[in-house]
Amino acid sequence: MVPKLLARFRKKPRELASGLLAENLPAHLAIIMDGNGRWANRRGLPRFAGHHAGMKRLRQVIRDCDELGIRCLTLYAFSTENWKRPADEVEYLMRLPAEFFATEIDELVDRGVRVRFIGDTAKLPPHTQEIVAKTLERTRNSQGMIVNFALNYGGRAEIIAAAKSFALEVAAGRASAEDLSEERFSELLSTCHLPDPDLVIRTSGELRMSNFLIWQAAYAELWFTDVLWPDFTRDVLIQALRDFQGRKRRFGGLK
Ligand code: V0D
Repeated sequence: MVPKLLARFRKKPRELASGLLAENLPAHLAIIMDGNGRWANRRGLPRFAGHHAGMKRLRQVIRDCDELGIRCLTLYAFSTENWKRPADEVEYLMRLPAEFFATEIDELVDRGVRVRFIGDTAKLPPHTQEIVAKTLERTRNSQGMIVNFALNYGGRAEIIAAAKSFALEVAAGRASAEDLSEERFSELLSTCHLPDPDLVIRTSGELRMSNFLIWQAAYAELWFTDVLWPDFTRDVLIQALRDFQGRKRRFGGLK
C-alpha cells in the first residue's frame, strides 16, 4: 500500500506503460461504436454476428479504459434512429444487454465500475428495461470508473426535453427566462452528473456526430478511424489517446 500512497505525491509526470501521460487523459471519453454490420458483411456473416463481436470488443475496451485511468466512458449503443432497422435486428440488439449483464456484471462490480444510462430507456422492451434496472442497482454504490450507456438516445430530443423542463419551471414561477445560462441548461440534461466529453472517437470511417452528445461535445476533440468497431484494439485506443495528448485545446479562446 505504501508505494501507492507515495505515488500520489510524486511531482514528475507519470508516464503509463503505453507512453501516455496519466495527467493528460480525457476525463470523459465518448465512443460511437460503428461498423459492426460492415465487419460481418465482409466476413459473409449475418449482421447480428457483427453486433455480437462488437459487444465482445466492448468488454475489452472497458477493461482497457479502466486500466489506463479513464474516469468516465460513454458508449453510443443504440440511437433513436436505430429503430428503423429491420425488426429482427432490433430484437437481437435488445437482447445484448442481458447477455452482457450475465457475463460482465461481476467483473464490473469487482472493478468498482458504476454503470449509468442516458436516453429514453422507458421506450425499450420491458425485458431490456429490467436489465437496465438490475445493472443500475448492482453498481449503485461503485466508486470507480463511470460507464455510461446511451440507449435510445438522441441529442436533439435531450435538448428539447431540457428546454421543456425549463419552460415548465418558468410557467410555475420558479424561474425566469433571464436565469437561463449554459451552466443551468447543462444541469437539465441527462449528463448533468458527468463532465463534458474531452474526446469523441468514431470508428468505421463515418465523419459525423449523428446526434450524439451534440450539446456536451461542443469543445470535444474528435478522432475518427476507418477501423471497424469489432477490430478496435487496445493499440488503436492508445493511438487515439496519444493523438489527443498531442492536441492544443483552446475551448474557443486563444491562450
Ligand atoms: C451493439 C457494439 C452492450 C455496438 C456494442 C441495446 C452495438 C454491442 C450493451 C449493453 C450493444 C447495454 C446495456 C447494459 C449493458 C450492456 C449493448 C446495445 C447494443 C443496444 F446494461 N453492448 N451493446 N446494448 N452492442
